[in-house]
Amino acid sequence: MSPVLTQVSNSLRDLFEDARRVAVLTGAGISAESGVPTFRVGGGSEIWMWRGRPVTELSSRELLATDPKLVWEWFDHRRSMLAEIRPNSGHLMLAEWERRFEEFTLITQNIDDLHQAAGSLRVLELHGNIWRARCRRCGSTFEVRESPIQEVPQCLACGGPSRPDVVLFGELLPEGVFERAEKAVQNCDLFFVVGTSAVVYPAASLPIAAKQARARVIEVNPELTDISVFADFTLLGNAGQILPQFTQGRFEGNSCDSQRIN
Ligand code: BJW
Ligand code: ZN
Repeated sequence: MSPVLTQVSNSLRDLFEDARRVAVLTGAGISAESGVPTFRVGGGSEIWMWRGRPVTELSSRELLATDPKLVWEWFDHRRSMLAEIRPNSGHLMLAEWERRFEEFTLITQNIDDLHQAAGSLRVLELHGNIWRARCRRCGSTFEVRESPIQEVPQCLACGGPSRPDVVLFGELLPEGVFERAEKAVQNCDLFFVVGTSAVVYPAASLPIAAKQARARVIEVNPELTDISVFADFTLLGNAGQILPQFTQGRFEGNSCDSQRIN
Protein backbone atom coordinates (compact mmCIF):
# COMPACT_ATOMS: atom_id res chain seq x y z
CA MET A 1 0.00 0.00 0.00
CA SER A 2 1.64 3.17 -1.12
CA PRO A 3 0.21 6.67 -0.84
CA VAL A 4 0.02 8.33 -4.25
CA LEU A 5 0.39 12.10 -4.33
CA THR A 6 0.27 14.54 -7.19
CA GLN A 7 2.41 17.14 -5.49
CA VAL A 8 4.96 17.29 -2.68
CA SER A 9 3.22 17.54 0.69
CA ASN A 10 4.57 19.33 3.77
CA SER A 11 5.28 16.01 5.49
CA LEU A 12 7.36 14.91 2.51
CA ARG A 13 9.24 18.20 2.66
CA ASP A 14 9.93 17.50 6.36
CA LEU A 15 11.28 14.07 5.43
CA PHE A 16 13.49 15.68 2.79
CA GLU A 17 14.78 18.40 5.10
CA ASP A 18 15.61 15.90 7.86
CA ALA A 19 17.43 13.46 5.56
CA ARG A 20 21.21 13.20 5.84
CA ARG A 21 22.09 10.41 3.44
CA VAL A 22 20.22 10.56 0.17
CA ALA A 23 20.50 8.35 -2.89
CA VAL A 24 18.70 8.79 -6.20
CA LEU A 25 18.23 6.35 -9.06
CA THR A 26 17.26 7.95 -12.36
CA GLY A 27 16.06 6.49 -15.63
CA ALA A 28 15.08 7.70 -19.08
CA GLY A 29 12.04 9.58 -17.71
CA ILE A 30 14.15 12.31 -16.15
CA SER A 31 15.38 13.26 -19.61
CA ALA A 32 11.94 13.05 -21.23
CA GLU A 33 11.19 16.73 -20.59
CA SER A 34 14.42 17.60 -22.39
CA GLY A 35 13.05 15.78 -25.44
CA VAL A 36 14.88 12.45 -25.10
CA PRO A 37 12.57 9.54 -25.99
CA THR A 38 12.04 6.92 -23.29
CA PHE A 39 12.53 3.24 -24.08
CA ARG A 40 9.16 2.05 -22.95
CA VAL A 41 5.72 3.62 -22.64
CA GLY A 42 2.48 2.33 -21.19
CA GLY A 43 4.26 0.23 -18.57
CA GLY A 44 6.42 -1.46 -21.19
CA SER A 45 3.68 -2.41 -23.65
CA GLU A 46 5.22 -0.11 -26.32
CA ILE A 47 8.94 -0.18 -26.93
CA TRP A 48 11.22 2.28 -28.81
CA MET A 49 11.68 1.10 -32.42
CA TRP A 50 14.26 2.28 -34.96
CA ARG A 51 14.47 1.01 -38.53
CA GLY A 52 11.86 -1.59 -37.60
CA ARG A 53 13.85 -3.06 -34.73
CA PRO A 54 13.13 -2.78 -30.97
CA VAL A 55 15.70 -1.29 -28.60
CA THR A 56 16.11 -4.69 -26.94
CA GLU A 57 17.57 -5.95 -30.22
CA LEU A 58 19.46 -2.77 -31.21
CA SER A 59 21.18 -2.37 -27.84
CA SER A 60 22.17 -6.00 -27.51
CA ARG A 61 25.34 -8.01 -27.25
CA GLU A 62 24.07 -10.26 -30.05
CA LEU A 63 23.74 -7.38 -32.56
CA LEU A 64 27.19 -6.06 -31.64
CA ALA A 65 28.63 -9.51 -32.41
CA THR A 66 26.89 -9.81 -35.78
CA ASP A 67 26.56 -6.23 -37.06
CA PRO A 68 28.75 -3.73 -35.15
CA LYS A 69 28.30 -1.11 -37.90
CA LEU A 70 24.54 -1.09 -37.36
CA VAL A 71 25.07 -0.72 -33.61
CA TRP A 72 27.26 2.35 -34.27
CA GLU A 73 24.59 3.77 -36.62
CA TRP A 74 21.93 3.33 -33.95
CA PHE A 75 24.03 5.13 -31.34
CA ASP A 76 25.13 7.77 -33.83
CA HIS A 77 21.47 8.49 -34.54
CA ARG A 78 20.95 9.06 -30.84
CA ARG A 79 24.16 11.07 -30.44
CA SER A 80 23.01 13.47 -33.19
CA MET A 81 19.70 13.90 -31.40
CA LEU A 82 21.35 14.42 -27.99
CA ALA A 83 23.80 16.99 -29.35
CA GLU A 84 20.87 19.46 -29.54
CA ILE A 85 19.44 18.65 -26.12
CA ARG A 86 19.87 20.49 -22.80
CA PRO A 87 19.22 19.39 -19.19
CA ASN A 88 15.86 20.27 -17.67
CA SER A 89 14.81 21.43 -14.20
CA GLY A 90 14.81 17.83 -12.91
CA HIS A 91 18.51 17.40 -13.75
CA LEU A 92 19.28 20.87 -12.34
CA MET A 93 17.51 20.08 -9.05
CA LEU A 94 19.52 16.89 -8.54
CA ALA A 95 22.74 18.83 -9.15
CA GLU A 96 21.63 21.23 -6.41
CA TRP A 97 20.78 18.36 -4.05
CA GLU A 98 24.35 17.07 -4.41
CA ARG A 99 25.53 20.32 -2.81
CA ARG A 100 22.80 20.33 -0.19
CA PHE A 101 23.16 16.93 1.50
CA GLU A 102 25.96 15.65 3.69
CA GLU A 103 25.97 12.41 1.70
CA PHE A 104 24.40 12.27 -1.73
CA THR A 105 24.70 9.59 -4.40
CA LEU A 106 23.29 9.98 -7.87
CA ILE A 107 22.92 6.68 -9.70
CA THR A 108 21.74 6.80 -13.29
CA GLN A 109 20.81 4.26 -15.91
CA ASN A 110 21.03 7.01 -18.52
CA ILE A 111 23.88 7.28 -20.96
CA ASP A 112 22.96 10.78 -22.15
CA ASP A 113 25.38 12.81 -19.96
CA LEU A 114 22.62 15.28 -19.04
CA HIS A 115 23.23 15.00 -15.29
CA GLN A 116 26.82 16.08 -15.83
CA ALA A 117 25.67 18.86 -18.18
CA ALA A 118 23.39 20.08 -15.37
CA GLY A 119 26.36 20.29 -12.97
CA SER A 120 26.25 16.98 -11.09
CA LEU A 121 29.86 16.18 -10.23
CA ARG A 122 29.62 12.58 -9.01
CA VAL A 123 27.41 10.36 -11.12
CA LEU A 124 27.41 6.58 -10.96
CA GLU A 125 26.68 5.61 -14.57
CA LEU A 126 25.36 2.06 -14.47
CA HIS A 127 24.96 1.73 -18.25
CA GLY A 128 27.92 3.79 -19.50
CA ASN A 129 28.03 6.99 -21.51
CA ILE A 130 27.11 7.54 -25.14
CA TRP A 131 29.89 10.11 -25.62
CA ARG A 132 32.58 7.54 -24.87
CA ALA A 133 33.88 4.70 -27.02
CA ARG A 134 35.62 1.53 -25.86
CA CYS A 135 38.30 -0.34 -27.76
CA ARG A 136 37.21 -3.84 -28.76
CA ARG A 137 40.84 -4.94 -28.75
CA CYS A 138 42.48 -3.48 -25.63
CA GLY A 139 39.43 -2.23 -23.69
CA SER A 140 40.62 1.34 -23.18
CA THR A 141 37.96 4.04 -23.24
CA PHE A 142 38.08 7.47 -24.82
CA GLU A 143 35.77 10.39 -25.46
CA VAL A 144 34.17 10.81 -28.90
CA ARG A 145 32.23 14.08 -29.14
CA GLU A 146 32.09 14.31 -32.93
CA SER A 147 28.55 13.89 -34.20
CA PRO A 148 27.70 12.46 -36.66
CA ILE A 149 30.78 10.27 -36.82
CA GLN A 150 32.37 9.76 -40.25
CA GLU A 151 33.62 6.23 -39.52
CA VAL A 152 33.95 3.82 -36.61
CA PRO A 153 36.31 5.60 -34.17
CA GLN A 154 39.70 3.93 -33.76
CA CYS A 155 41.31 3.37 -30.37
CA LEU A 156 43.73 6.15 -29.43
CA ALA A 157 46.00 3.62 -27.66
CA CYS A 158 46.23 0.69 -30.09
CA GLY A 159 44.34 1.70 -33.25
CA GLY A 160 41.79 -1.11 -32.77
CA PRO A 161 38.07 -0.80 -33.64
CA SER A 162 35.79 0.64 -30.99
CA ARG A 163 32.23 0.30 -29.82
CA PRO A 164 30.03 2.69 -27.84
CA ASP A 165 30.98 2.53 -24.14
CA VAL A 166 27.49 1.55 -23.04
CA VAL A 167 26.09 -1.57 -21.39
CA LEU A 168 24.08 -3.60 -23.85
CA PHE A 169 21.56 -6.27 -22.90
CA GLY A 170 23.39 -9.41 -21.84
CA GLU A 171 26.54 -7.52 -20.83
CA LEU A 172 28.01 -6.97 -17.40
CA LEU A 173 27.88 -3.56 -15.79
CA PRO A 174 31.21 -1.67 -15.47
CA GLU A 175 33.32 -3.14 -12.71
CA GLY A 176 32.72 -1.65 -9.28
CA VAL A 177 30.00 0.81 -10.28
CA PHE A 178 27.03 -1.29 -9.25
CA GLU A 179 28.81 -2.23 -6.03
CA ARG A 180 29.25 1.47 -5.18
CA ALA A 181 25.58 2.07 -5.95
CA GLU A 182 24.56 -0.84 -3.72
CA LYS A 183 26.70 0.49 -0.89
CA ALA A 184 25.11 3.95 -1.13
CA VAL A 185 21.67 2.36 -1.16
CA GLN A 186 22.46 0.27 1.93
CA ASN A 187 23.51 3.41 3.79
CA CYS A 188 20.91 5.96 2.74
CA ASP A 189 17.94 7.09 4.77
CA LEU A 190 16.02 8.49 1.80
CA PHE A 191 15.95 6.90 -1.65
CA PHE A 192 14.39 8.48 -4.74
CA VAL A 193 13.47 6.48 -7.84
CA VAL A 194 12.92 8.95 -10.65
CA GLY A 195 11.69 8.24 -14.18
CA THR A 196 12.36 4.55 -14.52
CA SER A 197 10.04 1.70 -15.41
CA ALA A 198 12.33 -0.43 -13.19
CA VAL A 199 12.21 -3.48 -15.42
CA VAL A 200 15.89 -3.72 -16.32
CA TYR A 201 18.15 -5.57 -13.89
CA PRO A 202 20.31 -5.24 -11.90
CA ALA A 203 19.35 -1.52 -11.65
CA ALA A 204 15.75 -2.47 -10.80
CA SER A 205 16.95 -4.30 -7.69
CA LEU A 206 18.20 -1.06 -6.07
CA PRO A 207 14.80 0.28 -4.91
CA ILE A 208 14.07 -3.13 -3.40
CA ALA A 209 17.46 -3.11 -1.63
CA ALA A 210 16.74 0.40 -0.33
CA LYS A 211 13.43 -0.72 1.09
CA GLN A 212 15.04 -3.78 2.69
CA ALA A 213 17.67 -1.49 4.24
CA ARG A 214 14.78 0.49 5.78
CA ALA A 215 15.27 3.67 3.76
CA ARG A 216 12.17 5.65 2.89
CA VAL A 217 11.52 5.16 -0.82
CA ILE A 218 9.98 7.97 -2.87
CA GLU A 219 9.06 7.33 -6.49
CA VAL A 220 8.60 10.12 -9.05
CA ASN A 221 6.90 9.01 -12.25
CA PRO A 222 3.78 10.03 -14.21
CA GLU A 223 2.82 6.32 -14.34
CA LEU A 224 2.53 3.67 -11.67
CA THR A 225 5.22 0.98 -11.85
CA ASP A 226 6.19 -2.17 -9.97
CA ILE A 227 7.93 0.13 -7.48
CA SER A 228 4.66 1.90 -6.61
CA VAL A 229 3.37 -1.05 -4.59
CA PHE A 230 6.21 -0.90 -2.06
CA ALA A 231 7.39 2.72 -2.27
CA ASP A 232 6.59 4.79 0.82
CA PHE A 233 5.27 7.49 -1.50
CA THR A 234 4.64 7.71 -5.21
CA LEU A 235 4.61 11.20 -6.66
CA LEU A 236 2.60 10.91 -9.82
CA GLY A 237 3.96 13.53 -12.20
CA ASN A 238 6.86 14.75 -14.29
CA ALA A 239 10.26 14.92 -12.62
CA GLY A 240 10.91 18.47 -13.84
CA GLN A 241 7.77 19.66 -12.05
CA ILE A 242 7.88 17.46 -8.95
CA LEU A 243 11.54 17.62 -7.88
CA PRO A 244 11.70 21.45 -7.53
CA GLN A 245 8.73 21.29 -5.14
CA PHE A 246 10.91 19.74 -2.41
CA THR A 247 12.73 23.04 -1.98
CA GLN A 248 9.89 25.41 -2.87
CA GLY A 249 7.65 27.20 -0.37
CA ARG A 250 5.15 25.09 1.49
CA PHE A 251 1.68 24.67 0.03
CA GLU A 252 -1.37 24.99 2.22
CA GLY A 253 -3.69 22.04 2.74
CA ASN A 254 -2.34 19.70 0.07
CA SER A 255 -2.38 16.67 2.33
CA CYS A 256 -5.85 15.71 1.08
CA ASP A 257 -4.47 15.34 -2.42
CA SER A 258 -3.70 11.68 -1.96
CA GLN A 259 -5.26 8.29 -2.53
CA ARG A 260 -4.23 4.77 -1.66
CA ILE A 261 -3.39 2.01 -4.08
CA ASN A 262 -2.88 -1.70 -3.55
C1 BJW B 1 8.87 9.95 -16.60
C2 BJW B 1 8.67 11.10 -17.35
C3 BJW B 1 8.91 12.33 -16.71
C4 BJW B 1 8.22 9.42 -18.60
N1 BJW B 1 9.32 12.35 -15.43
N2 BJW B 1 9.26 9.98 -15.34
C5 BJW B 1 17.15 -10.55 -13.66
C6 BJW B 1 15.86 -10.85 -14.02
C7 BJW B 1 15.47 -10.81 -15.35
C8 BJW B 1 16.36 -10.45 -16.35
C9 BJW B 1 17.63 -10.14 -16.00
C10 BJW B 1 18.02 -10.20 -14.67
N3 BJW B 1 19.33 -9.84 -14.58
C11 BJW B 1 19.76 -9.54 -15.84
C12 BJW B 1 18.76 -9.73 -16.71
C13 BJW B 1 18.84 -9.50 -18.19
C14 BJW B 1 18.71 -8.04 -18.55
C15 BJW B 1 17.35 -7.52 -18.10
O1 BJW B 1 17.20 -6.88 -17.09
N4 BJW B 1 16.31 -7.77 -18.87
C16 BJW B 1 14.98 -7.29 -18.51
C17 BJW B 1 14.40 -6.48 -19.68
C18 BJW B 1 14.11 -8.44 -18.13
N5 BJW B 1 19.79 -7.28 -17.97
C19 BJW B 1 20.99 -7.19 -18.53
O2 BJW B 1 21.24 -7.78 -19.57
C20 BJW B 1 22.04 -6.37 -17.81
N6 BJW B 1 23.21 -7.13 -17.67
C21 BJW B 1 23.37 -8.04 -16.69
O3 BJW B 1 22.58 -8.17 -15.79
O4 BJW B 1 24.52 -8.77 -16.81
C22 BJW B 1 24.59 -10.02 -16.13
C23 BJW B 1 23.85 -11.02 -16.99
C24 BJW B 1 24.25 -11.21 -18.29
C25 BJW B 1 23.55 -12.13 -19.08
C26 BJW B 1 22.45 -12.81 -18.56
C27 BJW B 1 22.05 -12.57 -17.25
C28 BJW B 1 22.77 -11.67 -16.46
C29 BJW B 1 22.42 -5.16 -18.65
C30 BJW B 1 21.30 -4.23 -18.85
C31 BJW B 1 21.73 -3.08 -19.74
C32 BJW B 1 20.53 -2.32 -20.22
N7 BJW B 1 20.93 -1.38 -21.14
C33 BJW B 1 19.96 -0.44 -21.70
C34 BJW B 1 20.51 0.05 -23.01
C35 BJW B 1 21.74 0.93 -22.78
C36 BJW B 1 22.22 1.49 -24.04
C37 BJW B 1 21.13 2.29 -24.72
O5 BJW B 1 20.74 3.34 -24.23
O6 BJW B 1 20.69 1.85 -25.78
O7 BJW B 1 19.75 0.64 -20.80
S1 BJW B 1 18.32 -1.11 -21.88
C38 BJW B 1 17.47 0.39 -21.55
O8 BJW B 1 16.62 0.16 -20.41
C39 BJW B 1 18.54 1.38 -21.12
C40 BJW B 1 17.95 1.96 -19.87
O9 BJW B 1 18.97 2.48 -19.04
C41 BJW B 1 17.21 0.79 -19.27
C42 BJW B 1 16.19 1.17 -18.26
O10 BJW B 1 15.15 1.88 -18.86
P1 BJW B 1 14.47 3.07 -18.05
O11 BJW B 1 15.44 4.11 -17.75
O12 BJW B 1 13.71 2.51 -16.93
O13 BJW B 1 13.52 3.68 -19.18
P2 BJW B 1 12.03 3.25 -19.60
O14 BJW B 1 11.78 3.83 -20.92
O15 BJW B 1 11.81 1.80 -19.44
O16 BJW B 1 11.10 3.96 -18.52
C43 BJW B 1 10.93 5.36 -18.50
C44 BJW B 1 10.05 5.73 -17.33
O17 BJW B 1 10.02 7.13 -17.23
C45 BJW B 1 8.60 5.26 -17.48
O18 BJW B 1 8.20 4.60 -16.29
C46 BJW B 1 7.82 6.55 -17.67
O19 BJW B 1 6.51 6.52 -17.10
C47 BJW B 1 8.70 7.55 -16.94
N8 BJW B 1 8.59 8.96 -17.38
N9 BJW B 1 8.27 10.81 -18.57
C48 BJW B 1 9.50 11.23 -14.74
N10 BJW B 1 8.75 13.57 -17.34
ZN1 ZN C 1 42.85 -0.30 -28.06
